[in-house]
Amino acid sequence: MGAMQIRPYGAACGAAVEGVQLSDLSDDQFEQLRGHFWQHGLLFFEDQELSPDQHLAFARRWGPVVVNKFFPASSAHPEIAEVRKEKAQKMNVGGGWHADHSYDEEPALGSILLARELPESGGDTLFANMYAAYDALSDGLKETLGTLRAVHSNRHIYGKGGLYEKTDLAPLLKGGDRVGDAVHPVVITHPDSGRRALYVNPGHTLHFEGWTGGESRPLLGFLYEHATRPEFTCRFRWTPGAVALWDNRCTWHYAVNDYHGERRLMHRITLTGSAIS
Ligand SMILES: O=C(O)CCC(=O)C(=O)O
Ligand SMILES: [Fe+2]
Repeated sequence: MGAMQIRPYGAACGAAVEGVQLSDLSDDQFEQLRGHFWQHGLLFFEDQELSPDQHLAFARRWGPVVVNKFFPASSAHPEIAEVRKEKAQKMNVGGGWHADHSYDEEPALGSILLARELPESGGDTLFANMYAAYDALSDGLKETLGTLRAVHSNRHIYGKGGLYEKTDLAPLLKGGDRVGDAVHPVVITHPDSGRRALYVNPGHTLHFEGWTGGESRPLLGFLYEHATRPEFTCRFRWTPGAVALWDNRCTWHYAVNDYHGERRLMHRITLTGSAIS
């Protein structure tokens, strides 16, 4: 195998890694990959031949794996969640901008998503870079945001009366009684890169701590519009065997739901994170 190559994917969003099989990385290559991951927060790999066991073995090199409370697990491997949309299904998982697990006290580090079955076309995933979004704010707003914390939740999505309850995704999900909230700073210092990132997201952030929802909405709305400007985003077109590895502390993602009538099946392993500040 030749040397690992890396090239930016979007100008300020993600990087594509070539010349590696994730099932077969030396310790040196893994260390190199870690460096790239902390730098970009989002890596893409094509043509990976990963069995479920190899997918898990790669995940465990990063640390412990989290079992998602809400997604169904693949039957043979409880640590692998199935992100699935059936032909007849209308609602997909993750069809809006969000960062996974920001509603946890210790949000997941990230995920390793692997394409198993894809529609003929469509089913892309969009990503946005929250380092770039933060860096582009004015010093004045950075200073104000640095004093704020925000409440994150999953109740309005997975809980009773939540987004998914009345949709055809409901029968595939579980854990509706395990919902909860967490409070995090609006700007975090990434534990591994040491860089500042914007840490609110449209999927899970309810309001600023001590502010009402109505008071929070205009500023959150501004931040969401700002953070999803095209220059901070990229769009990944999946091919069979492709893998996306993302860091939830500095990226958002959005699964585009434009392939009705076709099946899409992804295998996802979620990596354990730590408290953020
Ligand atoms: O299916 C996708 O592209 C991503 C879905 C999602 O939001 C996730 O797996 O966290
Ligand atoms: Fe997600």
